[in-house]
Amino acid sequence: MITFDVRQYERLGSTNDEARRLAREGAPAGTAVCADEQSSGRGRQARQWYSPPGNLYLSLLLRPAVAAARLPELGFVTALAVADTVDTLLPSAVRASLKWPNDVLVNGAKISGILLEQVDEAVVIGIGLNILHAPERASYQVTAVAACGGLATVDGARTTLLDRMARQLQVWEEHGFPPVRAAWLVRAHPTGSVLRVVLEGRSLAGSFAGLDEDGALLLDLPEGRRRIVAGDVMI
Ligand code: BT5
Repeated sequence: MITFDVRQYERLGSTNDEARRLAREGAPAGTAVCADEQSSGRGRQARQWYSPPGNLYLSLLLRPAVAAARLPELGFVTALAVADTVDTLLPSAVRASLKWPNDVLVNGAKISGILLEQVDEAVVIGIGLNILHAPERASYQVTAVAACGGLATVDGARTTLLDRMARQLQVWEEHGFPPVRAAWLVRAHPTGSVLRVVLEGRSLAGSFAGLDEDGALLLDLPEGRRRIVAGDVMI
């Protein structure tokens, strides 16, 4: 199982940027960059990630020996590890669920975001997990562990997450994507849920028809089934 070597910072612009810099310098797989707060935390497509002190901001450097086309699978691996972690932090009646491609939700509200970036032959996986604070305004419902009745410290959450991540990575390395895809589907919106997907500014509404073998979203539209590889999903 992989072990992580954590570099802890008080404040960074973005833990992903620091991990990318280390990747280019040749840092080994398992290098982990963690910051108490970020001044320019990033989401996908240059969106901002609200990053005050009190939440977890972590970026993991991996050097997986797989074709580049398989790297998006790591977003699903990570989402499962985050969901497992959130479950340990929340009251037992509450369980984390997943929204394509790799958002982690509690009671329908986003508690974590994952940003996967390729740097040469390495991958940086950025994870933001709200422990104490969620942004006041976002384009959808947001939450934090504390707001869901959970109890956690940032350090405790990080330790649990690194452990769950190592376990999920081991499953993926040994058995490939099928068990990851199956576990993801168990926690996701049920087949047939109506999803609205925003793609390049256009919005499509359809019913969720599962994940393709590579993790692409399958959406049934009036004109037939469509495979979606990038986009934002609203349930
Ligand atoms: C994501 O983007 O969900 C990926 C976020 C990854 C953040 C981590 S933190 C550690 C590492 N270092 C970085 O610089 N980034 C990574 P996306 O799907 O584009 O969602 C972004 C949207 O989520 C924003 O436009 C807001 O609407 C909302 N948002 C921003 N901050 C949030 C927060 N703390 N909690 C929940 N939602 C948030």
